[in-house]
Amino acid sequence: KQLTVAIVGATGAVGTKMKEQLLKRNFPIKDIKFLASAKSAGKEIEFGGKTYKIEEATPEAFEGVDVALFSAGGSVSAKLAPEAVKRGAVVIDNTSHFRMDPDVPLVVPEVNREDLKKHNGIIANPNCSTIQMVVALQPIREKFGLKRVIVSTYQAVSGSGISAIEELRVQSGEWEKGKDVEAKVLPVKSEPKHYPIARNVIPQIDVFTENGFTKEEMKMINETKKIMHLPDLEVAATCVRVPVVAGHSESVYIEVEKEASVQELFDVLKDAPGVVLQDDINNQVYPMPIFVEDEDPVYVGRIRKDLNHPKGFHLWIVADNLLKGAALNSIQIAEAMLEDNLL
Ligand code: 11C
Repeated sequence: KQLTVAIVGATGAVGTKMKEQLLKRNFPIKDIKFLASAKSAGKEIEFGGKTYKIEEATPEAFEGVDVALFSAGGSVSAKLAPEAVKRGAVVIDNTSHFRMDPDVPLVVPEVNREDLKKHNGIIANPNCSTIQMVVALQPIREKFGLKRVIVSTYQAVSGSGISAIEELRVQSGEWEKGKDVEAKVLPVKSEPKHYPIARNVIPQIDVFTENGFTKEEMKMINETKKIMHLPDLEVAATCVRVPVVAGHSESVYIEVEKEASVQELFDVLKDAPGVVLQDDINNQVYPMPIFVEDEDPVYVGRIRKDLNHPKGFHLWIVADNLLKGAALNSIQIAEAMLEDNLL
């Protein structure tokens, strides 16, 4: 079966990777449309050796589209995803807008592929930090149960888009030349204060919520419970931006339900879908973001048993935030739907 695909937001950091993934994975494309705001309409975009004109993302532009991949911000998805569905498209939405809607499956195929069957036109792609964590935790949970998760993240600037990548690059150059660095984008463009990311780490990703956690932290907490179908899971997160271009890293503490050994966790993760175990401390082998860029899997290492809690473990999880964290997971959702005759 060949499909007509639309990408909304194809020139952004995630949209660019969506294009690459469609080609790399030989997604069966009959036709493809690139949709954007009126401002970008008319510009040209390359795909598979051909040049396409970007069209304005109007409701009518979705006529005849089978799958619409959205990555152009929550307000665009809010307005246009229902219009696309009305015209017969299945929407795979990379924004946070519909994620917690009980009517919308929030899917990581390695974890809850079955939820795709309940879709009503829109499927939400989770937050990048959430995706890589649940891919690694699901196989452990299946064997040993899962009671508690405490995560601290070390997130790459690409999670905040092309302007944040550029800011890190410019600031790194300014530092070399001994100039004062100027910050305009991070931690959050719309907030009054901005801080340098070169030579720094920023303990704020997205805006703060009423409980003192940031939105990014609350996404990790709420999305993890929804994807894993564990509403009572105890989860806490601290999300931090670091001067890395690509690849989010996470230090994760978990408590399982049944006693387990480090070797048993190795055994489970070694064969887990989408996971590469990279844990050999005698040879200094552990995952690092610089080596995961443009790689599909979620890498796990530094697995240790907690020194005090008999069912506590520590893990280090790294993945390319724009691939498994965004574009790749979206395309894998489309592939799973195709295989399961849901498209
Ligand atoms: C970041 N995780 O690294 C964010 C980007 O909800 O899809 C993705 C935001 C989202 O800044």
